[in-house]
Order: sequence, then structure tokens, then C-alpha cells
Amino acid sequence: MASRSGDRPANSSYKLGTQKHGEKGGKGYEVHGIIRRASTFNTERIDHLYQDPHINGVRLFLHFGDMADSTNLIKLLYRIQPEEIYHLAAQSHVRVSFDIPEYTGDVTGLGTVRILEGVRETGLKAKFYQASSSEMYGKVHEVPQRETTPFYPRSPYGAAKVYAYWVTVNYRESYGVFSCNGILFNHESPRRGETFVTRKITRAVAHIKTGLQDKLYLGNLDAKRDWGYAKDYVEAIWLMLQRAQPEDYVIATGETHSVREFLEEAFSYVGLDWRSHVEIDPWYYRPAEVDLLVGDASKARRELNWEPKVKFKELVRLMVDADMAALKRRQQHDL
Ligand code: GDR
Repeated sequence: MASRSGDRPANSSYKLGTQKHGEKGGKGYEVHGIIRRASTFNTERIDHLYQDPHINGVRLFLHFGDMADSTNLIKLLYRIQPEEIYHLAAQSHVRVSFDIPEYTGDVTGLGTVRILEGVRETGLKAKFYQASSSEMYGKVHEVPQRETTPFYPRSPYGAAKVYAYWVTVNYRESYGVFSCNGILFNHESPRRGETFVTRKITRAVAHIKTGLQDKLYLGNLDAKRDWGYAKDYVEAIWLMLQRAQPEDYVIATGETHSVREFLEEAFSYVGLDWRSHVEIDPWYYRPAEVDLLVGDASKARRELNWEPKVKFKELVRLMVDADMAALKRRQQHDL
């Protein structure tokens, strides 16, 4: 969750982010995030934003909670009284959702209705954003995919997201909640989790270039994705909640590239040939694959005045640069 301060007195408006790794901020909000309890440290991606809450003027607060725990979610909604809710939390790994389908349905699907019920029960006037996904298009019915393209999910994750999409529409139509879906295509950055393919590749490039690793094991190299820059996409999410009426939007670059093209770009950027380092491990294949995704974001362009700034080549390079720099810092620190 999060709230705005600076231009307004603290506590006068709040924004709730349900994901601890948010890339939001910089707009004067007070942000309240929900964090799952773990016995290991799990805040690395937001450590640069976090400050001791005893310090004056702190604007980021973390609360223990879980998408499977509705009592806790309702309690937090009462306490924080958010004005905007950015619901990004999920079991978000598509391959892993085949291993833990029930848990994925609970957290990724039912998690959304738990928050929406909380909003309804508490009578909050909060605006609600649902992180819908291009994975809902799955075995695509048309190319490119837009807001009106029918869904055909190909994984427990995709199916859970379709459920969450529709309850978000239902609460808007049934109860007048300001709830909207951003149907985001893949969005990447140096903060991307290390098991998603882009970051797995750029991290391996840094390790291979430095001589710390020789092989990289991957699955399907033919899959094509519309990869954008997370920072651009966060702006689109924010714009959706600033509108007078809730609506659903596709957010994408309109370009599609294969995993193989990503490899080519990332390895050649540092003077390496990916063919000498990449091996296929069928474990990474999915029981059903999503072969091709490419989005048509013309509605967002028209109504939100939104345009992606970073395109494929620049995205790959900035991720490789960041992983090279991070590795260098780690090595200097270890010396
Ligand atoms: P995706 O992202 O499933 O599109 O969902 P991911 O990076 O996991 O896979 C993209 C494509 O790469 C292929 N692939 C591999 N993927 C992974 N993770 N690891 C590998 O070793 C590998 N080798 C090949 C995959 O088969 C796939 O085709 C992401 C997630 O962030 C979702 O939560 C989000 O909703 C969508 O993007 C939009």
C-alpha cells in the first residue's frame, strides 16, 4: 500500500502496493508494502529505498502479510486507508505454476478477490489496479493482441490471472469499485528475478565474460515475447489510476523477439558467441508453451498518452551493463 505526502499532509492519502519489490515512487506518495515473513532476508530489491521508520519523513512502510490471509489484508486496509491500491503480488513464475498449481490459484487468483472484498467491506473509495498479464492470451486468437482479444491461458498461472481479471471487471460492474486491469506484456529490468529468462541470460553473460561460469542451461529458445522496460510500464500503471473512469489497457511495445534473439543480442554485446555457452535442458520446457506474444497498446497511446521509451536492443544492453557492474561491485567488495 502507499500514500502521498509532501504536497499533502502525511496520512491524508494512501497507496497500497501488495508487492514488496515495487519500482514505484518518486511521485510524493507514502507507500505501504506487504511483505511475506521469511527467515532469510528478502528485501534486496528495495533496500535502496528503505529507511528506518524512526527517522522523520520516511515514506515507505512495510507490513507483514500474505495474499492467502484475508483477515490480515482487511486489517491493513482499515489501518492504512489507501487511496490507491497497486495489486502486483502473485506466484508469478509460469513454469513453476505447473509444479504448484493449487498454490498459484490461491495466491494469484483468489488473492485478488480477497483484496476486492476487503475494499467492499471496508467501504474504502480506493482505486484498485490489477496486474493482469499477456499470459492470459496464451494460445493467441489474433496477432497482435489487444483489449478485445479472447483469452486462452496455457498454464495454471495464466488461468489464475484470467480469474483475477474477471473479478476485477465484476467488482467494477457490480459494486462500482474503481478497479481496472493493466494487461502488461513482459516487462524487464535489472531488478528482474534471476529465474526469468531475460535476467537469467544477462546475469550469465556477466558471469561467463568474467570467467566465473561457462555454461547456461535454458529451455525453449523459439518462444517469442514482447519485452519492454519495467520503468516505462510502471508509468502506464500509474496513469491508469489517475483517470476519471476505470478501464482496462494493454501495455506493450508492439515488437516481438525470440529468446534466441535475446541471447544473440546479449552475448554479442560483450563479444561472446552464445552458441559456445548455451545448452538445452528439457526441464525448462513447459507442458504447454505460449509461442508468440505481441501487444497492440494503441488504446493506452490514445487515452493515456503513453509511449514506451526503451526498445529491445537498449533494454538488453542496459540489463547486461547492470549485471556486469553488479558483479564488479561484488568482486571489489570481496577483495
Ligand atoms: P514468461 O517469462 O513466462 O513470459 O512470463 P519467462 O521469462 O519465465 O519466460 C519467457 C520465455 O522464455 C522461455 N525460456 C525460459 N524461461 C525461463 N524462465 N527459464 C529458462 O531457462 C528458459 N528457457 C527458455 C520460456 O519457455 C518462455 O517462453 C513473465 C512473468 O513475469 C509473468 O509473471 C508475467 O505475467 C509475464 O511475463 C507477462
